[in-house]
Amino acid sequence: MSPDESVDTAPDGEKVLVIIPTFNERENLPRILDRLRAAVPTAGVLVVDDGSPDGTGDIADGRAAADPMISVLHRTEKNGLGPAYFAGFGWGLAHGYDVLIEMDADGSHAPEQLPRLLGALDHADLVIGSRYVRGGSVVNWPVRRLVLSRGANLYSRLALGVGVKDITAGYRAYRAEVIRTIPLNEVASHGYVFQVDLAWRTILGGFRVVEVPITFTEREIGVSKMSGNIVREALVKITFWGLRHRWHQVTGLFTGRRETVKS
Ligand SMILES: Nc1nc2c(ncn2[C@@H]2O[C@H](COP(=O)(O)OP(=O)(O)O)[C@@H](O)[C@H]2O)c(=O)[nH]1
Ligand SMILES: [Mg+2]
Repeated sequence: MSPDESVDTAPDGEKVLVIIPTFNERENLPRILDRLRAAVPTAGVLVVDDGSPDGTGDIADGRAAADPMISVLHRTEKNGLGPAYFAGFGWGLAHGYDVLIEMDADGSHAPEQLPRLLGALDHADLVIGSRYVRGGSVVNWPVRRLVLSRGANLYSRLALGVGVKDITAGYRAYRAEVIRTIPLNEVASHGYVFQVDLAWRTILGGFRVVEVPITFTEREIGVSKMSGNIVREALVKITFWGLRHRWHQVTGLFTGRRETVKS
């Protein structure tokens, strides 16, 4: 056990909310909730379900009725991962949480590694659970998915000129202050690229971003919602942000003005 593993709340006993977005995860949800409640019993949990046709929302309601630490946000239609998380963040801020965690429902993000992310918050505003720093790994991904993820990260690093190794990662801990500075209703990223979008805004906002190693394990049950549209949206947006960033770097040399983010 590393020293980080012994910390089971964020620094100074801050209130932690784990946000779990779900779309058709009826078999996975009970499993992840059991693991999470055992691993970090002090954290609140918010399931954000986009009206899953398989009844995931009802299962979430059942769990919430039996456990005061669990809440559910029902949204009427599948509208992408970004908007689901933004709704969850809004709920977390409104309920006074200090730390907002992103965690997939399918078991890819081990709740047992959450203490490691929380521990790093004592010197960071955003902690990224990273597959691509020393000690991080991916288990059971097909080669094409690994190539896509590695490629997206390399492209983002080059386009945006940032040092983050896993900027597309979805296992994260945000300090509430960071999320409060981001106008979520203006963020136009729908698919998984919202992860890059928020990390980029966090970096430009001058916050501290730290990566800690995680083991990402591909789901054993259910299907991935990753799609060609999600990849295309990411490519277009990252290219646009990269070009705009370079443009600001050049013009900033003459005007001295700092870059800000608009979606
Ligand atoms: N609420 C909601 N959750 C989603 C949506 N798309 C994906 N998810 C959830 O986001 C998490 C990651 O999705 P997944 O399909 O496993 O993506 P992958 O791990 O990149 O293959 C899972 O918990 C999904 O149920 C969506 O449109 N709405
Ligand atoms: Mg997954």
